[in-house]
Amino acid sequence: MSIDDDSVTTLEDLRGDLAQRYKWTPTSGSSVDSSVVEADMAALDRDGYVIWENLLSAEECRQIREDVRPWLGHTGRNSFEGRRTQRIYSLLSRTRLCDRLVDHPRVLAVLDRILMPNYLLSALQAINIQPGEDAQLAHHDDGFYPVPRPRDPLAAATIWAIDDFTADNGATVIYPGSHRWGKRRPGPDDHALPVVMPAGSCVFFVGTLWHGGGANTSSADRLAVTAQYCQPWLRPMEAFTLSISRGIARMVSDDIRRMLGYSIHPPFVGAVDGLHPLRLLETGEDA
Ligand SMILES: O=C(O)CCC(=O)C(=O)O
Repeated sequence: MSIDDDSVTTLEDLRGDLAQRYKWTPTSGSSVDSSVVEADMAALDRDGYVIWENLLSAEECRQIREDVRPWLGHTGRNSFEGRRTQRIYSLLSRTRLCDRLVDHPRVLAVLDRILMPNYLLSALQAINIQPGEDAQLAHHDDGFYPVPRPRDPLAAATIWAIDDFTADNGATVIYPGSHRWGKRRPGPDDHALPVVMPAGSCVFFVGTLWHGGGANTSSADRLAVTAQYCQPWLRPMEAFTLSISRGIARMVSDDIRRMLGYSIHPPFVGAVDGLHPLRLLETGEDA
């Protein structure tokens, strides 16, 4: 990335978009009516989460189920991943069917307000909780970054119900309002709410909200897809610049491409050999 000398005279100038060839553009979140986004933001501020019902059709859920099933092999390697839970990481390298979930305008509209421009995709997984699974250890997703609470979220997550989420099949359990807590952890007297929602719905929550996968005491699987996002100056959980080929990076939407790391947090974070990472996609090379 080159810097135009004339435009940088103060440290504040270094916070602006200094790229010359690849200027920042608004995300598809800008297409969402601002009154809708304001209502979502009010819910997030109050409760730490918001539920959007039926964003995907039954046919889209069926296709995702069909697409991911062949990779649902082994179960988790520890009780946090879940001994009776199957996870598929790096979904973007396997299917295009989840792209629509990752860059859904409703999701990006709130991310645009919670995180800084050029926020990153931190994880994208399918999570299949099988019958007999115990409740997952409650946690908050940005707790992996060692920054004391209370504080603003450093990350946010979506969990998309591909199967119906019921009170007994492993629906994600959230602690409403816990995004405001300081050091404390959930206890037995705290209100724990299973996110009961029909297939095709999505729960969005901030990275400071305590939650966990629910116990599955039913006789059926519970399939979900989760996309997680983080500030553009943090290290994402999944190293997508290593796991996603340049061929795929060229194929996905502009929003997903920038969330994979083909973007800059000003002035230089994310640069490749001093240049904007999008330059890597200019040639046909896949190295
Ligand atoms: O599958 C779920 O409902 C939640 C999983 C989760 O929070 C996680 O694995 O970090």
